[in-house]
Amino acid sequence: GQMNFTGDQVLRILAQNEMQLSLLRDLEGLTPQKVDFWRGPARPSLPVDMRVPFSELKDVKDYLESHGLAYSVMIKDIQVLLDQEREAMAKSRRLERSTSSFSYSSYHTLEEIYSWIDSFVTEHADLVSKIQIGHSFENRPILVLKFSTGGSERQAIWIDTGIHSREWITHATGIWTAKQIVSDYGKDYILTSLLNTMDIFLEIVSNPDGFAFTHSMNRLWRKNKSNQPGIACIGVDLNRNWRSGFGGNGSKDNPCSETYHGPYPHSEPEVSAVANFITAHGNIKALISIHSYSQMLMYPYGHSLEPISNQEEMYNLAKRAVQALYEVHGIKYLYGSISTTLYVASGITVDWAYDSGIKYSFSFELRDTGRYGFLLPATQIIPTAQETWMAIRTILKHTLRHP
Ligand code: VAL
Repeated sequence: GQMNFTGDQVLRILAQNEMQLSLLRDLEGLTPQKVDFWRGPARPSLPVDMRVPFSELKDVKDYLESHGLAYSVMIKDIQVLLDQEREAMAKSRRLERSTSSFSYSSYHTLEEIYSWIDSFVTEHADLVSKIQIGHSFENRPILVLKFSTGGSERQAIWIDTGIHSREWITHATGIWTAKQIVSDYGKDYILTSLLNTMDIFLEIVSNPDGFAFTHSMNRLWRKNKSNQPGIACIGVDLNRNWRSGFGGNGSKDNPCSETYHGPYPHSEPEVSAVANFITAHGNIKALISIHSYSQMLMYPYGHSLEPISNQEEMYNLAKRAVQALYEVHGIKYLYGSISTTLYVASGITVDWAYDSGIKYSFSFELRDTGRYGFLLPATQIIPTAQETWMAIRTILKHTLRHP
């Protein structure tokens, strides 16, 4: 059954300086694991959020206090939020069954999403098709939706959500976005002109094994589910497994770490399937990889502080996208390169995409800034998806005009 998180808390620490950050980093290496970083130590101006199991709370709080690290409790009891989330899902499932409809404002299991994909593709067969690009480690199909009005070997946009399985708001946003694309076609001039010359690929469940596991066992699972003989810990961080900057700073070679990069670049089937697909396609013009949480829109590099060659164009584009997002519900996003806005992270999707010639490579961190973190209530799905869409649309418009 489901792991229980009763009494587990999420603590927030605003480190005053590099010294304090490194004291927090020291907590990461401890085995058995004492903390699960929801937002890892980065720069003094960014809060660090960490889940602390009930059994470790006293020790960790003592550690923080003895080093003069002030903390606040962001989530007092994680299980309370998990119970509310489950109850909301059960309620919406009953309603969906009695009305035979799909609710875009609730969270869904892998089976529910895969069956929604099938009916969605059937209903919109003129515009949407389903492609299987590979299998996960546990042999689940890896699916991509293709939006196309015809043509052959058209330029295309790639969007992925859910590479980190616990970031449920991203899958839900992906699903809503699929529906938005079909309903905007023929109505919204940007999307219409885009789809008249380009295709869109949307991978909603980029880590199916991890996602299934967040429903069956551990809601807070981030990595995939691969294992290697002789190694006790399970899972590779799929956003550390890409070739660009592989093994560098902000990734770990310890298989027990949440940011373990895996044995070699593209070792994970969930990564190689996408990399092979994008490479074989050869004509992807923009790539958008969606994460949560923190409210940021970022571009390469993650693995180094070095600016990319079109950094000024990307900065200005991100700024416009974030402004368009803000105008929907007044939500503020930070923007800039990954390494300077969030933290240094190596082996990530967008660095690989950029180095593979995809000039417009972006990564989102969706809502919120930590009140709920990964446990964002389903009532925020539609507002989140709506505002994100306006930012995506800004990127699409720019891509369309700069072929
Ligand atoms: N938050 C993401 C990660 O840690 C990034 C780097 C965008 O994988």
